[in-house]
Amino acid sequence: MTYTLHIGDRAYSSWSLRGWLLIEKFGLSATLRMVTFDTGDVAQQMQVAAPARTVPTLVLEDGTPVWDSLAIAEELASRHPDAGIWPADPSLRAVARSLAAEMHSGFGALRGDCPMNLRTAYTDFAPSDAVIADLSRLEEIWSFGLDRSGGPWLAGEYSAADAFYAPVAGRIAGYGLPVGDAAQAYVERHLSDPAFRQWRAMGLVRGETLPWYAKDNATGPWPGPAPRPAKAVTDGPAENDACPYSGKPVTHFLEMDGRVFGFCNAFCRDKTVADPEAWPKFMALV
Ligand SMILES: N[C@@H](CCC(=O)N[C@@H](CS)C(=O)NCC(=O)O)C(=O)O
Repeated sequence: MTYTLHIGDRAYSSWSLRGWLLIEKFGLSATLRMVTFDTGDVAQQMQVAAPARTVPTLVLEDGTPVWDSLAIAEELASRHPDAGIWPADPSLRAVARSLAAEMHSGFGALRGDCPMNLRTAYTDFAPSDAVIADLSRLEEIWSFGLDRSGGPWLAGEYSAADAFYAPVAGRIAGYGLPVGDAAQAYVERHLSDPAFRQWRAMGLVRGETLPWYAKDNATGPWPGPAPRPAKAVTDGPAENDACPYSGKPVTHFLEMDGRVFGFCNAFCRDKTVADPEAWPKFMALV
């Protein structure tokens, strides 16, 4: 299958994160195309996949656009029934579908007051009563899924339901929102998930920092796993001749623990610098 997935700025596009996880977590692949949020004309940039006007949009091999995250989940699940996008167990599948659907249509206060911003963690954000009510509902339905399935994800194994709540975990982390132990553990599971870490690492190094997402609050370190220190360096030689991602000759370099490794372009180097341990192919070199 040859898919094209249109996504927005990774640091801010919560729906795009869902669409990308639906590919990435289930062994599927897609060519990525990015729209940028800094010019504010997403609909215009998406005219290539009209009538789509938002991201994520998945374009099928025959050119058909699928322009909504829930539709993408359903279409991929129909096309790849063994990929595990929905649980195989009928009652867990029903729970997973309910959870994803409620995320898709609900939690307006949380989404409005706390837009996803994976570049920033606030330390003194005071949630409104409406956000607190959304958190309480989240805890109720997360507990239902976790208890019913036995975890570790909402319906047992990672499913589309978890892809839909990954950006919510990012919001709870980034705004320091108060939740109980079980919900906090679920949030931390997302923050530690390699795919989530990879998305965030890419979001840190590509795209502009958009001022309209900034809040007038104190900031602190990101509450996920601390990245292993690494830095970009201008010169090799590197220990490796071939880029760990593409296999092409290395041209860009990173230093970690006094060792130098090479990559075939600046983006692959920089996303690795942002969080080296998120990238199994790089860590295999180390
Ligand atoms: N219901 C849609 C929502 C998609 C959506 O609103 N995406 C945002 C980015 S996170 C977007 O494209 N915004 C640009 C705009 O509305 O012009 C879905 O589930 O995919």
